[in-house]
Amino acid sequence: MAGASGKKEKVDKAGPSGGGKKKKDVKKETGLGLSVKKDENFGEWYSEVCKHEMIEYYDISGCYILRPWSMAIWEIMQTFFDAEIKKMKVKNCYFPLFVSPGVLEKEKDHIEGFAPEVAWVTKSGKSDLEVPIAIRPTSETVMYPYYSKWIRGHRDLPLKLNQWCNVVRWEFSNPTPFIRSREFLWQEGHTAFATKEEADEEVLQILELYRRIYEEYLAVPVVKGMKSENEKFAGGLYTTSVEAFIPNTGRGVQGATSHCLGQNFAKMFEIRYEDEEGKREMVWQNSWAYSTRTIGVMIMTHGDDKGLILPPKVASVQVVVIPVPYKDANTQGIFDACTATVSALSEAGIRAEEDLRDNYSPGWKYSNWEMKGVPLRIEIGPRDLENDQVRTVRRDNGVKEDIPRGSLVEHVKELLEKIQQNMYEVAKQKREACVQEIRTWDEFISALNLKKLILAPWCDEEEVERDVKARTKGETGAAKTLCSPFEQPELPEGHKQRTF
Ligand code: 87F
Repeated sequence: MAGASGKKEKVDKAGPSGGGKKKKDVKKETGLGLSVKKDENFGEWYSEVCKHEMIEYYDISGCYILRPWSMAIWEIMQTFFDAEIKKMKVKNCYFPLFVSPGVLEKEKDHIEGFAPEVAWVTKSGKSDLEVPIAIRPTSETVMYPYYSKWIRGHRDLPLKLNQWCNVVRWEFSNPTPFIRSREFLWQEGHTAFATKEEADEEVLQILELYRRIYEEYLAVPVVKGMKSENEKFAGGLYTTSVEAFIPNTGRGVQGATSHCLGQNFAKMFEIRYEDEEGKREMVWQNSWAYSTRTIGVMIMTHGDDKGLILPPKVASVQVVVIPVPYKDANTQGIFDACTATVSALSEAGIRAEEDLRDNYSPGWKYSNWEMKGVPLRIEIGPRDLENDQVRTVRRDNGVKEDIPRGSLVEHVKELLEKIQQNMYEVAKQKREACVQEIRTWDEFISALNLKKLILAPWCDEEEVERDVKARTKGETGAAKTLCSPFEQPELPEGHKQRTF
C-alpha cells in the first residue's frame, strides 16, 4: 500500500437516479461501493474503506488527516479511558513536543535501535539552529528529569501522570493509516511508586483497561500476555500487551502495551526518594500507552465488502433515519416522522441522525451509510406511517425488522446491544478458527503458511527467538512471538506457551 496516493474520488452530487446508465457506470460516478473485495485484495480494500470519511491522505508520506468520523471514535475511547485512570488517581499533564539532544542521549542504550526513527528540527527559517532539537517519539526522556526534581520524599509517591498527545516516529516500512503512521495520537502514562508490588499491580490494572477498550468498545477480541525478552521494551523490566489478530493477513497486531520499567530509568535519571527511616531509595516505574492504531484494528476486524462496520459503542452516529417517500404519498408526514424518531432516540441518549437530503435517492443513502458503517438504519415509508411502525435494518447482519413506534426506544437500545455483542462474537469465532496449537517444528511451519495464530510450547530464550525469525524469513515474513498468554491450555510440566 502506497503512503500518499494522488488519486481523487469522484462523487456525483446528482445521486444515482440519473436515467438510463448501467449500474456499474453509476457506481463509478457516485463514488458508491468499493472497487475491491476484502478477501481478494486486503491492502487495497483497507485503504479504500479508510478513505470513506475516516481519513484523508496527506502530501507527506505516512501522515494522514483524521476526519471527524474517526476522530469521534478516538474521543469516545478517550472519554472512557480518561475517566477510568482518574478513578486510579492518575492526573493529566502536558509536556513539550521537543526534546533536547542532551537528555535523549541519556537514554542512549535503549534508544539505540530506535534512533533512525527520531525526527529532528534543524532550522528556523533559513538559519540553522545552534543545536538541533528532536521531536518526541515517546516522552520518557522529556518527563523523567522532572520526576527526579518533583520526587523528594515518600510522601511524593506514588506519582501518576498521563498525557494525551501526538508523537512522531519516522518509520520507513510501508505506512498504513492508523496502523503505522509517522505521527499518531496516543496517551502515555508514566508512574512512579515506592514498591515493586504497587507497580506490578498497576501494570495489570491498565492492561485490563486496554482489554476493555478492545473487547467492550471496539468489539475486537484480544489476548493478554507477557512479551518475550526479545520483544519487550528494552528499557524496561517486563512488558505486557494485548494482542489482536487479523485473519486476512495472518498477522498479530500489538494492540497496546503496559510496561514495568523496574528501576532502570530511576538509575539513569536519579529518581530517588527518602523513605520513612530517612534512607535514599530508587523509585519503581511503569509506562503504558495505546494509540490511534486501535481504530485501524477495528476497521480491519469488522469491515466487509460494503465498507465499514462500526460497533455501536464507538459509532458517532448509532442510528441513521432515512425517509422513503413514494410518488403521491404524504412526504411531509414521512419527513416529520423521521424528525420525531430522531428526537425520541436522542432524548434517550442514542446517537441518531436523519438524512433528509433531497438530492439523493433512498437507495443511494442506504449504500452511503452502509459504507460509513452506521450500525442501525431506520427506514420510514408510507406503509410504516400508516401502521405506526418503523423498519430497522442491522448493518452487521442485514436483518430487517418492523417495530411499533410505541416501543421504539426500548427496541433500538436492545438492538444496539445485540449488534455490539454479535460483532464481538463473530470476530471471536473468526479468530478462534485461526488459532492452531502445535507441538513440532513441522507443524509450526505448516501453520505459519496457513496464516494461523500459533500457540506453541516455548522456552523464551533470546537466541532461539532470533533463530526462529531467521529460519522463517521469506514469503510469509519472519515469525516473531506476540506474547505468552496469561490464560493458556495446560502443557506438560516445564513447558511455556506463546502465540506467534
Ligand atoms: C521510537 C523512537 C525513539 C518505541 C521509539 O511503549 C524511541 C522509541 O522508546 C521508544 N519507539 N519506543 C518505546 C516506547 C516505550 C513506552 N513509552 C511510553 C511505551 C509506552 C509509553
